[in-house]
Amino acid sequence: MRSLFFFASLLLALSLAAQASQTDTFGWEGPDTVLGVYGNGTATIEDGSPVYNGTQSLKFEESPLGGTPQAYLSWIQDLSDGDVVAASFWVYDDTPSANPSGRIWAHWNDDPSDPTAYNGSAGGNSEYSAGTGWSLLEWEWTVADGHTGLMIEGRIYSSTEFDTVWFDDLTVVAPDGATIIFPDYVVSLEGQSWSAIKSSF
Ligand SMILES: [Ca+2]
Ligand SMILES: [Ca+2]
Repeated sequence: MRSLFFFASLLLALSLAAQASQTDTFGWEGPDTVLGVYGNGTATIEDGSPVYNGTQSLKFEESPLGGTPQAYLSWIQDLSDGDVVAASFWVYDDTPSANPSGRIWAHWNDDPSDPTAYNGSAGGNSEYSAGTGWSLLEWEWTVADGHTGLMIEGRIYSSTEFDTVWFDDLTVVAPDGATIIFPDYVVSLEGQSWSAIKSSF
């Protein structure tokens, strides 16, 4: 009886350990914008932007028109197969069923020393922002094939140069052992943020 109880307790403990997760949020309330940009996007913090929460949001503008610009919003590192990562953010889009619109997507980046490294698409939510003001986009990824890093992308789909969407209130849920990196992440004793390091590339 006692050994059965012990075994059941052990199973519960293991299951809790496997499920234990951390939740972290980022609302663009400081000077930091993104971890990087792919394509023709420009990410800024700008007065007069629509804001979902707090006093600031991230403005993401496409110029010149072309491709699908991606704002790198969060990098989750120290992952292993079977880990589940969930992310969500709010998108401001006032053009229903028409561009510009936003999407949540992600790619694998397994090189912790290089925010621009790319190890394949991780997929995402094929839905676009609703176009009725602020709408929430979310998705969940399960780590496989030995990947160790996941970069969350905020995407813009545009029809006209200078098309813009805004992002706010990013939430990431990842296993306890993972590292969640946001644009204000400080990587060294020099106190540089990823955006500062990126701008020195
Ligand atoms: Ca905010
Ligand atoms: Ca739209």
